[in-house]
Amino acid sequence: MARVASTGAVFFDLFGTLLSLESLDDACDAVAPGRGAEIATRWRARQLEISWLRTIMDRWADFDVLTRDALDMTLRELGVDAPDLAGLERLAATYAKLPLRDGAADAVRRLRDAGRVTGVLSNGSQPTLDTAAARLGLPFDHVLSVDAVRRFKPAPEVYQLTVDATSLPAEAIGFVSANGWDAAGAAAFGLRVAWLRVSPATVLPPVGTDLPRIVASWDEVPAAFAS
Ligand code: LAC
Repeated sequence: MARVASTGAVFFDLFGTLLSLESLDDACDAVAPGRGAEIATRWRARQLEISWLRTIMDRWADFDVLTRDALDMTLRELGVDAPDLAGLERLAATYAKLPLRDGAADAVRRLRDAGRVTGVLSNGSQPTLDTAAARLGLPFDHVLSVDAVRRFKPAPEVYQLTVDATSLPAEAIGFVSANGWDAAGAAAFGLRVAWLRVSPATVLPPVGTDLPRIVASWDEVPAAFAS
């Protein structure tokens, strides 16, 4: 029987995984009362689309820039009077202040206490990630931004950053994401993935990759990387 490598490190996606995106609804509601959820949902979708377009087109700009661009695009598409530049910047900065999801901190600490190397792997810019990591105060050994490869997830070069940072083989590196497309990308690269399926209605994009392991809550995450 082939020997299976044990998990030496576990990396976490940030936006929508460690951090909850739900408070974006309220922040957007302040700009257009009653339309917060609609704006926030489209803003996130446009943010990701632009990240994929820029990666495929090889036209790099960091995640802070495209988060602002996606917000501007969304407000114009939805016919919402855009705030002035300072207001737009303030709203976009909500991303840097998002709260931790319930159970996330405990799972990270338990994995670290069990001897795993821990880290963040995110589309976020390095300055934004460093600020977020300092605010969260969690025991991360690595805070890895896509800035290093100037491509966004799910480009394989992004997941390779975890291998380069730890000198471990991909199959010995765990990765947790609540974003199904990110979980699929990491699984396609060869990481040991736990897809945090926060809503049972969510399905993975059919992109021909091995199914990541499914966990229903943060409580189940440490056990997914127990071996
Ligand atoms: C991130 C994206 C997936 O944090 O939101 O990398």
